[in-house]
Amino acid sequence: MLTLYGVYRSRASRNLWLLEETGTPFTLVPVIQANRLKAPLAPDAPLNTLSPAYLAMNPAGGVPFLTDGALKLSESLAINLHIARSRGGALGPRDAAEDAVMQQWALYAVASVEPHAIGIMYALRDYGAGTPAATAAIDAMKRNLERPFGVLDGVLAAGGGHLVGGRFTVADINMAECVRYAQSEAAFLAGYPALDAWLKACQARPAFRAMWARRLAEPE
Ligand SMILES: N[C@@H](CCC(=O)N[C@@H](CS)C(=O)NCC(=O)O)C(=O)O
Repeated sequence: MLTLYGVYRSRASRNLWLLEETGTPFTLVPVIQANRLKAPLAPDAPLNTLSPAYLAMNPAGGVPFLTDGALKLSESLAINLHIARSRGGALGPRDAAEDAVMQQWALYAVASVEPHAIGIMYALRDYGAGTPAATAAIDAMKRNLERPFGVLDGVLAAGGGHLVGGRFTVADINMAECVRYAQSEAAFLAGYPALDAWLKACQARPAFRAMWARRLAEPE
């Protein structure tokens, strides 16, 4: 049985999306980010990423975290690759070669896309939309994204709108969840037509929409 620790308003969203896609039964244990609480170490604080009980289980401290029997996993994209391999059906790898390419895209997502894309979200949150500081930070992030977005645009155009195997897989979920952070920059994304169309198609899937509705229903 899978137990996922986290909340919808966190990187657990990518796991919750895949679990929804695959109809996999799981238990969700709410663990909130400590930085969203005024007093995360107060005795009555909800379980959070600084709670000693949580850190005892997951020394990495962030969410999500997964247990599958004796297996304990942190890192959202590694969690998704495990779920896809063990329960993903066609969303998982069909052979070792696909498995390798799915790992490649997960690492590319987390190393070359996520830091810059999430930087856009943080700039908007920290400086406010339209402020000179936000505009400067977002412009810098967009410059960093030009190369990976160009790469993805070419691969998606050549691959029939999917990253691996000509079909929707965990590789698309992992990448889409990292590209999503840049989505406020609609005109920038539109400059990469295959990437833009792919992201919209990923997010039009019933499983994404179900996950997203639950995320929006969660307190901010
Ligand atoms: N690379 C990790 C990042 C985990 C992470 O930083 N999660 C955030 C929430 S999206 C978090 O828990 N932040 C609060 C904390 O680390 O205390 C992953 O992909 O799982």
